[in-house]
Amino acid sequence: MIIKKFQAETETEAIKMAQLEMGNNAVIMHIRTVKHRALARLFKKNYVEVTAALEEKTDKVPVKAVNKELTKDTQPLLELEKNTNAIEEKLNNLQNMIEQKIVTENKVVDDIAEENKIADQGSNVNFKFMQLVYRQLIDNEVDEKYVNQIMGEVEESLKKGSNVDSILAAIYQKIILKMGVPETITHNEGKTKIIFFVGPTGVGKTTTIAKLASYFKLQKNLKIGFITSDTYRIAAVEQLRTYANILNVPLSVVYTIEEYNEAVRNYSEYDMIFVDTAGRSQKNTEQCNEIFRYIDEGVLGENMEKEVYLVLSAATKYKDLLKICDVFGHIKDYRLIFTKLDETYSLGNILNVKLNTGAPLSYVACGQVVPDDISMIDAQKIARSLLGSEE
Ligand SMILES: Nc1nc2c(ncn2[C@@H]2O[C@H](COP(=O)(O)OP(=O)(O)OP(=O)(O)O)[C@@H](O)[C@H]2O)c(=O)[nH]1
Ligand SMILES: [Mg+2]
Repeated sequence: MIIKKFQAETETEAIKMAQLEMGNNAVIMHIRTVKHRALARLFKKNYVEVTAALEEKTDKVPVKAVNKELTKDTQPLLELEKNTNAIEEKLNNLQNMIEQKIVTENKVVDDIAEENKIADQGSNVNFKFMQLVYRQLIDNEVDEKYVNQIMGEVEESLKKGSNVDSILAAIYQKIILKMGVPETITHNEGKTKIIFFVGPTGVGKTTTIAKLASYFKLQKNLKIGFITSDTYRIAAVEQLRTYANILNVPLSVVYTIEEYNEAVRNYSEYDMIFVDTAGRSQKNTEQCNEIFRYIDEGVLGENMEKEVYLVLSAATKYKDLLKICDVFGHIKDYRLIFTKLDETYSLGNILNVKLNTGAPLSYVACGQVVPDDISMIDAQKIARSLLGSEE
Protein backbone atom coordinates (compact mmCIF):
# COMPACT_ATOMS: atom_id res chain seq x y z
CA MET A 1 0.00 0.00 0.00
CA ILE A 2 1.26 3.50 -0.88
CA ILE A 3 0.34 6.25 1.55
CA LYS A 4 1.03 9.92 0.76
CA LYS A 5 0.15 13.27 2.23
CA PHE A 6 -0.89 16.31 0.16
CA GLN A 7 -1.10 19.85 1.42
CA ALA A 8 -3.05 22.73 -0.08
CA GLU A 9 -5.07 25.75 0.91
CA THR A 10 -8.39 23.97 0.52
CA GLU A 11 -9.65 20.43 0.91
CA THR A 12 -10.73 20.27 -2.75
CA GLU A 13 -7.30 21.34 -3.98
CA ALA A 14 -5.54 18.83 -1.76
CA ILE A 15 -7.85 16.02 -2.94
CA LYS A 16 -7.25 17.00 -6.57
CA MET A 17 -3.49 16.89 -5.97
CA ALA A 18 -3.88 13.39 -4.56
CA GLN A 19 -5.93 12.31 -7.59
CA LEU A 20 -3.44 13.81 -10.03
CA GLU A 21 -0.56 11.97 -8.51
CA MET A 22 -2.15 8.72 -7.39
CA GLY A 23 -5.08 8.30 -9.79
CA ASN A 24 -8.76 7.72 -9.18
CA ASN A 25 -8.39 4.60 -7.12
CA ALA A 26 -6.67 6.51 -4.36
CA VAL A 27 -8.73 6.44 -1.20
CA ILE A 28 -8.81 9.48 1.04
CA MET A 29 -7.92 8.23 4.50
CA HIS A 30 -7.80 11.43 6.46
CA ILE A 31 -8.37 15.17 6.06
CA ARG A 32 -7.16 17.65 8.62
CA THR A 33 -6.75 21.38 8.88
CA VAL A 34 -3.29 22.30 10.07
CA LYS A 35 -3.14 25.43 12.19
CA HIS A 36 0.14 27.16 12.84
CA ARG A 37 1.13 27.78 16.39
CA ALA A 38 2.17 30.93 18.23
CA LEU A 39 4.00 33.52 16.11
CA ALA A 40 3.87 31.49 12.93
CA ARG A 41 0.11 32.09 12.96
CA LEU A 42 0.74 35.73 12.11
CA PHE A 43 2.75 34.95 8.98
CA LYS A 44 1.45 31.68 7.70
CA LYS A 45 -1.99 30.62 6.56
CA ASN A 46 -3.63 27.47 7.84
CA TYR A 47 -3.66 24.67 5.31
CA VAL A 48 -5.40 21.37 4.69
CA GLU A 49 -3.55 18.09 4.69
CA VAL A 50 -5.04 15.09 2.94
CA THR A 51 -3.70 11.58 3.47
CA ALA A 52 -4.37 9.29 0.51
CA ALA A 53 -3.68 5.59 0.09
CA LEU A 54 -3.45 3.28 -2.89
CA GLU A 55 -3.11 -0.47 -3.24
CA GLU A 56 0.21 -1.04 -4.98
CA LYS A 57 -1.31 -3.50 -7.46
CA THR A 58 -3.91 -0.99 -8.67
CA ASP A 59 -3.24 0.57 -12.04
CA LYS A 60 -3.28 4.31 -12.15
CA VAL A 61 -6.28 5.82 -13.88
CA PRO A 62 -5.72 8.68 -16.32
CA VAL A 63 -6.04 12.02 -14.67
CA LYS A 64 -8.64 13.20 -17.18
CA ALA A 65 -11.25 10.91 -15.71
CA VAL A 66 -11.11 12.84 -12.46
CA ASN A 67 -13.27 11.05 -9.99
CA LYS A 68 -16.38 13.09 -9.59
CA GLU A 69 -17.22 11.48 -6.30
CA LEU A 70 -14.42 13.38 -4.69
CA THR A 71 -15.18 16.77 -6.17
CA LYS A 72 -17.13 19.49 -4.45
CA ASP A 73 -20.20 18.76 -6.52
CA THR A 74 -20.70 15.37 -5.00
CA GLN A 75 -19.82 15.95 -1.42
CA PRO A 76 -21.50 13.54 0.98
CA LEU A 77 -25.22 13.74 0.56
CA LEU A 78 -26.09 15.00 3.99
CA GLU A 79 -22.95 16.61 5.33
CA LEU A 80 -21.05 13.62 6.56
CA GLU A 81 -18.65 14.06 9.40
CA LYS A 82 -16.60 16.50 7.42
CA ASN A 83 -13.17 17.05 8.76
CA THR A 84 -13.21 13.52 10.18
CA ASN A 85 -12.31 15.24 13.45
CA ALA A 86 -9.02 13.54 13.88
CA ILE A 87 -9.19 9.95 12.82
CA GLU A 88 -6.04 9.44 14.82
CA GLU A 89 -8.02 10.22 17.94
CA LYS A 90 -10.54 7.55 17.02
CA LEU A 91 -7.81 5.12 16.20
CA ASN A 92 -6.38 5.80 19.61
CA ASN A 93 -9.77 5.11 21.15
CA LEU A 94 -9.99 1.89 19.21
CA GLN A 95 -6.55 0.94 20.29
CA ASN A 96 -7.33 1.73 23.92
CA MET A 97 -10.45 -0.31 23.67
CA ILE A 98 -8.66 -3.30 22.19
CA GLU A 99 -5.82 -2.95 24.68
CA GLN A 100 -8.41 -2.87 27.41
CA LYS A 101 -9.71 -6.13 26.01
CA ILE A 102 -6.20 -7.53 26.19
CA VAL A 103 -6.23 -6.82 29.91
CA THR A 104 -9.75 -8.03 30.61
CA GLU A 105 -9.44 -11.06 28.42
CA ASN A 106 -6.08 -11.88 29.87
CA LYS A 107 -7.01 -15.43 30.49
CA VAL A 108 -8.05 -16.10 26.90
CA VAL A 109 -5.01 -14.27 25.64
CA ASP A 110 -2.70 -16.24 27.93
CA ASP A 111 -4.19 -19.44 26.61
CA ILE A 112 -3.56 -18.33 23.05
CA ALA A 113 0.00 -17.36 23.90
CA GLU A 114 0.66 -20.63 25.63
CA GLU A 115 -0.82 -22.61 22.81
CA ASN A 116 1.45 -20.91 20.38
CA LYS A 117 4.48 -20.77 22.68
CA ILE A 118 5.62 -17.43 21.41
CA ALA A 119 8.92 -16.54 22.96
CA ASP A 120 9.54 -13.00 21.90
CA GLN A 121 7.67 -10.51 24.06
CA GLY A 122 7.06 -7.89 21.34
CA SER A 123 5.75 -10.28 18.73
CA ASN A 124 3.73 -11.96 21.46
CA VAL A 125 1.83 -8.75 22.14
CA ASN A 126 1.37 -8.17 18.40
CA PHE A 127 0.14 -11.69 17.97
CA LYS A 128 -2.37 -11.31 20.81
CA PHE A 129 -3.48 -8.05 19.36
CA MET A 130 -4.05 -9.54 15.92
CA GLN A 131 -6.00 -12.41 17.46
CA LEU A 132 -8.30 -9.92 19.16
CA VAL A 133 -8.83 -7.88 16.02
CA TYR A 134 -9.49 -11.12 14.16
CA ARG A 135 -12.20 -12.05 16.64
CA GLN A 136 -13.59 -8.54 16.54
CA LEU A 137 -14.08 -8.75 12.76
CA ILE A 138 -15.61 -12.22 13.00
CA ASP A 139 -17.97 -10.94 15.73
CA ASN A 140 -19.05 -8.23 13.33
CA GLU A 141 -19.88 -10.96 10.81
CA VAL A 142 -17.14 -10.27 8.33
CA ASP A 143 -16.77 -13.51 6.33
CA GLU A 144 -13.87 -15.54 7.71
CA LYS A 145 -12.47 -15.76 4.19
CA TYR A 146 -12.13 -11.97 4.03
CA VAL A 147 -10.87 -11.65 7.61
CA ASN A 148 -8.07 -14.08 6.75
CA GLN A 149 -7.34 -12.15 3.59
CA ILE A 150 -7.13 -8.82 5.44
CA MET A 151 -5.02 -10.18 8.30
CA GLY A 152 -2.77 -12.07 5.90
CA GLU A 153 -2.13 -8.99 3.75
CA VAL A 154 -1.47 -6.86 6.82
CA GLU A 155 0.87 -9.45 8.28
CA GLU A 156 2.83 -9.57 5.05
CA SER A 157 3.22 -5.82 4.92
CA LEU A 158 4.30 -5.41 8.55
CA LYS A 159 7.79 -4.15 9.05
CA LYS A 160 10.13 -5.34 11.76
CA GLY A 161 9.44 -3.64 15.06
CA SER A 162 5.79 -2.87 14.27
CA ASN A 163 3.70 -2.15 17.32
CA VAL A 164 -0.02 -2.55 17.95
CA ASP A 165 -0.52 1.04 16.90
CA SER A 166 0.87 0.47 13.41
CA ILE A 167 -0.89 -2.89 13.11
CA LEU A 168 -4.25 -1.35 13.92
CA ALA A 169 -3.63 1.51 11.49
CA ALA A 170 -2.69 -1.00 8.77
CA ILE A 171 -5.83 -3.10 9.34
CA TYR A 172 -8.01 0.01 9.41
CA GLN A 173 -6.50 1.28 6.17
CA LYS A 174 -6.77 -2.11 4.52
CA ILE A 175 -10.52 -2.28 5.28
CA ILE A 176 -11.07 1.22 3.92
CA LEU A 177 -9.20 0.35 0.73
CA LYS A 178 -11.24 -2.80 0.30
CA MET A 179 -14.48 -0.82 0.62
CA GLY A 180 -13.34 1.24 -2.38
CA VAL A 181 -14.33 4.71 -3.50
CA PRO A 182 -18.10 5.27 -3.22
CA GLU A 183 -19.97 5.87 -6.47
CA THR A 184 -23.12 7.88 -6.07
CA ILE A 185 -25.65 9.61 -8.30
CA THR A 186 -24.29 12.60 -10.17
CA HIS A 187 -25.97 14.92 -12.59
CA ASN A 188 -24.32 15.55 -15.93
CA GLU A 189 -25.46 18.76 -17.57
CA GLY A 190 -27.61 18.14 -20.64
CA LYS A 191 -28.09 14.46 -19.85
CA THR A 192 -31.10 12.61 -18.52
CA LYS A 193 -30.16 9.99 -16.00
CA ILE A 194 -32.45 6.98 -15.67
CA ILE A 195 -31.95 5.45 -12.24
CA PHE A 196 -33.37 2.02 -11.47
CA PHE A 197 -33.85 0.77 -7.93
CA VAL A 198 -34.05 -3.00 -7.74
CA GLY A 199 -33.88 -5.57 -4.99
CA PRO A 200 -35.79 -7.94 -2.73
CA THR A 201 -39.17 -7.10 -1.19
CA GLY A 202 -39.42 -4.62 1.63
CA VAL A 203 -35.77 -3.53 1.74
CA GLY A 204 -36.64 0.13 1.30
CA LYS A 205 -36.46 0.78 -2.46
CA THR A 206 -39.39 3.18 -2.58
CA THR A 207 -38.36 4.96 0.61
CA THR A 208 -34.82 5.33 -0.74
CA ILE A 209 -36.17 6.85 -3.98
CA ALA A 210 -38.15 9.36 -1.92
CA LYS A 211 -35.08 10.29 0.13
CA LEU A 212 -32.78 10.72 -2.87
CA ALA A 213 -35.34 12.42 -5.09
CA SER A 214 -36.10 14.96 -2.42
CA TYR A 215 -32.38 15.74 -2.10
CA PHE A 216 -31.91 16.24 -5.84
CA LYS A 217 -35.15 18.15 -6.25
CA LEU A 218 -35.02 20.37 -3.18
CA GLN A 219 -31.27 20.83 -2.66
CA LYS A 220 -30.04 20.65 -6.25
CA ASN A 221 -33.13 22.04 -8.00
CA LEU A 222 -33.13 19.30 -10.61
CA LYS A 223 -36.10 18.31 -12.72
CA ILE A 224 -37.17 14.84 -11.58
CA GLY A 225 -39.70 12.32 -12.92
CA PHE A 226 -40.90 9.07 -11.33
CA ILE A 227 -41.77 5.83 -13.09
CA THR A 228 -43.05 2.79 -11.27
CA SER A 229 -43.40 -0.67 -12.72
CA ASP A 230 -44.52 -1.98 -9.34
CA THR A 231 -48.13 -2.56 -10.25
CA TYR A 232 -48.50 -5.75 -8.23
CA ARG A 233 -49.71 -3.99 -5.11
CA ILE A 234 -52.07 -1.01 -5.21
CA ALA A 235 -50.44 0.25 -2.04
CA ALA A 236 -47.05 0.32 -3.78
CA VAL A 237 -48.23 2.81 -6.41
CA GLU A 238 -50.00 4.89 -3.78
CA GLN A 239 -46.87 4.97 -1.64
CA LEU A 240 -44.82 6.47 -4.47
CA ARG A 241 -47.69 8.73 -5.52
CA THR A 242 -47.75 10.22 -2.03
CA TYR A 243 -44.07 11.12 -2.29
CA ALA A 244 -44.57 12.37 -5.87
CA ASN A 245 -47.34 14.70 -4.67
CA ILE A 246 -45.30 16.02 -1.75
CA LEU A 247 -42.32 16.70 -3.99
CA ASN A 248 -44.44 17.88 -6.91
CA VAL A 249 -42.87 15.32 -9.22
CA PRO A 250 -44.81 13.64 -12.08
CA LEU A 251 -45.39 9.90 -11.75
CA SER A 252 -45.97 7.39 -14.56
CA VAL A 253 -47.33 3.96 -13.73
CA VAL A 254 -46.27 1.45 -16.40
CA TYR A 255 -47.52 -2.08 -17.03
CA THR A 256 -45.54 -2.92 -20.14
CA ILE A 257 -42.20 -2.11 -21.68
CA GLU A 258 -43.98 -0.04 -24.35
CA GLU A 259 -45.56 2.10 -21.64
CA TYR A 260 -42.19 2.37 -19.94
CA ASN A 261 -40.56 3.58 -23.17
CA GLU A 262 -43.29 6.14 -23.67
CA ALA A 263 -42.86 7.43 -20.12
CA VAL A 264 -39.10 7.74 -20.59
CA ARG A 265 -39.62 9.70 -23.84
CA ASN A 266 -42.03 12.01 -22.04
CA TYR A 267 -39.34 12.75 -19.47
CA SER A 268 -36.55 13.18 -22.03
CA GLU A 269 -36.10 16.83 -21.05
CA TYR A 270 -35.80 15.96 -17.36
CA ASP A 271 -32.54 15.70 -15.40
CA MET A 272 -33.33 12.45 -13.60
CA ILE A 273 -35.88 9.68 -13.88
CA PHE A 274 -36.21 7.49 -10.81
CA VAL A 275 -37.60 4.04 -11.65
CA ASP A 276 -39.19 2.07 -8.83
CA THR A 277 -39.54 -1.66 -9.32
CA ALA A 278 -41.46 -4.36 -7.52
CA GLY A 279 -39.60 -6.20 -4.79
CA ARG A 280 -38.43 -9.52 -6.13
CA SER A 281 -37.58 -12.65 -4.24
CA GLN A 282 -34.24 -14.10 -5.19
CA LYS A 283 -36.09 -17.41 -5.32
CA ASN A 284 -38.26 -16.25 -8.20
CA THR A 285 -35.91 -15.71 -11.12
CA GLU A 286 -38.79 -15.37 -13.57
CA GLN A 287 -40.07 -12.29 -11.75
CA CYS A 288 -36.55 -10.90 -11.73
CA ASN A 289 -36.28 -11.40 -15.48
CA GLU A 290 -39.17 -9.00 -15.95
CA ILE A 291 -37.17 -6.25 -14.25
CA PHE A 292 -34.06 -7.12 -16.25
CA ARG A 293 -36.10 -6.62 -19.42
CA TYR A 294 -36.84 -2.99 -18.51
CA ILE A 295 -33.17 -2.43 -17.75
CA ASP A 296 -31.77 -4.24 -20.80
CA GLU A 297 -34.35 -3.43 -23.44
CA GLY A 298 -35.86 -0.14 -22.28
CA VAL A 299 -35.33 2.86 -24.51
CA LEU A 300 -32.16 4.86 -23.92
CA GLY A 301 -31.99 8.06 -25.94
CA GLU A 302 -28.73 9.67 -27.03
CA ASN A 303 -28.79 12.18 -24.21
CA MET A 304 -29.63 9.52 -21.64
CA GLU A 305 -27.56 7.54 -19.17
CA LYS A 306 -28.64 4.56 -17.11
CA GLU A 307 -27.66 3.53 -13.60
CA VAL A 308 -28.90 0.63 -11.52
CA TYR A 309 -28.86 0.50 -7.73
CA LEU A 310 -29.31 -2.82 -5.98
CA VAL A 311 -30.94 -2.06 -2.64
CA LEU A 312 -30.16 -4.49 0.16
CA SER A 313 -30.95 -4.55 3.83
CA ALA A 314 -27.88 -4.70 6.06
CA ALA A 315 -29.95 -6.86 8.39
CA THR A 316 -30.41 -9.68 5.84
CA LYS A 317 -28.52 -12.92 6.47
CA TYR A 318 -25.25 -13.19 4.56
CA LYS A 319 -26.25 -16.44 2.89
CA ASP A 320 -29.42 -14.84 1.53
CA LEU A 321 -27.51 -11.75 0.41
CA LEU A 322 -25.19 -13.96 -1.62
CA LYS A 323 -28.16 -15.60 -3.33
CA ILE A 324 -29.71 -12.20 -4.05
CA CYS A 325 -26.46 -10.92 -5.55
CA ASP A 326 -26.24 -14.06 -7.60
CA VAL A 327 -29.64 -13.49 -9.17
CA PHE A 328 -29.20 -9.74 -9.65
CA GLY A 329 -25.70 -10.39 -10.96
CA HIS A 330 -27.43 -10.61 -14.34
CA ILE A 331 -27.21 -6.82 -14.37
CA LYS A 332 -23.75 -5.94 -15.61
CA ASP A 333 -23.14 -2.70 -13.78
CA TYR A 334 -24.85 -1.93 -10.56
CA ARG A 335 -24.07 -0.13 -7.36
CA LEU A 336 -24.97 -1.15 -3.85
CA ILE A 337 -27.22 0.66 -1.41
CA PHE A 338 -27.53 -0.73 2.10
CA THR A 339 -30.60 0.15 4.15
CA LYS A 340 -31.67 -0.56 7.73
CA LEU A 341 -28.25 -0.04 9.28
CA ASP A 342 -30.25 1.04 12.31
CA GLU A 343 -31.61 -2.49 12.61
CA THR A 344 -28.33 -4.34 12.95
CA TYR A 345 -25.30 -4.22 15.20
CA SER A 346 -22.90 -5.89 12.80
CA LEU A 347 -22.00 -4.30 9.51
CA GLY A 348 -19.77 -7.10 8.24
CA ASN A 349 -22.20 -7.87 5.42
CA ILE A 350 -21.48 -4.55 3.77
CA LEU A 351 -17.84 -5.47 3.35
CA ASN A 352 -18.70 -9.08 2.48
CA VAL A 353 -21.09 -8.15 -0.33
CA LYS A 354 -18.76 -5.48 -1.65
CA LEU A 355 -15.91 -7.99 -1.87
CA ASN A 356 -18.10 -10.76 -3.22
CA THR A 357 -19.68 -8.74 -6.03
CA GLY A 358 -17.00 -6.14 -6.71
CA ALA A 359 -19.84 -3.63 -7.18
CA PRO A 360 -19.19 -0.11 -5.93
CA LEU A 361 -20.86 0.96 -2.69
CA SER A 362 -22.96 4.09 -2.81
CA TYR A 363 -25.43 5.01 -0.07
CA VAL A 364 -26.48 3.77 3.33
CA ALA A 365 -29.86 4.34 4.96
CA CYS A 366 -30.19 4.36 8.72
CA GLY A 367 -33.89 4.83 9.36
CA GLN A 368 -37.34 5.49 8.00
CA VAL A 369 -37.30 9.27 7.97
CA VAL A 370 -37.60 10.85 4.53
CA PRO A 371 -35.41 12.63 3.49
CA ASP A 372 -32.91 12.69 6.36
CA ASP A 373 -32.00 9.06 6.98
CA ILE A 374 -29.64 8.52 4.06
CA SER A 375 -26.04 9.41 3.36
CA MET A 376 -23.18 8.55 1.09
CA ILE A 377 -21.40 5.52 2.47
CA ASP A 378 -18.60 6.48 4.86
CA ALA A 379 -15.95 3.76 4.62
CA GLN A 380 -14.00 5.16 7.55
CA LYS A 381 -17.02 5.02 9.82
CA ILE A 382 -17.82 1.46 8.76
CA ALA A 383 -14.20 0.37 9.23
CA ARG A 384 -14.22 1.82 12.74
CA SER A 385 -17.48 0.05 13.50
CA LEU A 386 -16.08 -3.27 12.23
CA LEU A 387 -13.11 -2.77 14.52
CA GLY A 388 -15.39 -2.31 17.49
CA SER A 389 -15.92 1.43 17.78
CA GLU A 390 -19.29 2.27 19.32
CA GLU A 391 -19.44 5.89 18.18
N1 LIG B 1 -35.50 0.84 10.07
C1 LIG B 1 -35.48 1.17 8.80
N2 LIG B 1 -36.57 1.03 8.04
C2 LIG B 1 -36.51 1.37 6.75
C3 LIG B 1 -35.32 1.87 6.14
N3 LIG B 1 -35.61 2.11 4.84
C4 LIG B 1 -36.89 1.77 4.66
N4 LIG B 1 -37.45 1.33 5.80
C5 LIG B 1 -38.81 0.85 6.05
O1 LIG B 1 -38.98 -0.41 5.44
C6 LIG B 1 -40.33 -0.59 5.04
C7 LIG B 1 -40.37 -0.98 3.57
O2 LIG B 1 -39.89 0.13 2.81
P1 LIG B 1 -40.26 0.30 1.28
O3 LIG B 1 -39.58 1.54 0.81
O4 LIG B 1 -41.72 0.20 1.05
O5 LIG B 1 -39.54 -0.98 0.71
P2 LIG B 1 -39.58 -1.53 -0.78
O6 LIG B 1 -38.29 -2.17 -1.04
O7 LIG B 1 -40.01 -0.47 -1.71
O8 LIG B 1 -40.73 -2.64 -0.64
P3 LIG B 1 -41.49 -3.41 -1.83
O9 LIG B 1 -41.83 -2.39 -2.86
O10 LIG B 1 -42.69 -4.00 -1.17
O11 LIG B 1 -40.57 -4.45 -2.34
C8 LIG B 1 -41.03 0.74 5.31
O12 LIG B 1 -41.70 0.63 6.54
C9 LIG B 1 -39.88 1.74 5.42
O13 LIG B 1 -40.19 2.83 6.24
C10 LIG B 1 -34.16 2.00 6.96
O14 LIG B 1 -33.08 2.42 6.54
N5 LIG B 1 -34.30 1.64 8.28
MG1 LIG C 1 -41.59 -0.39 -3.07
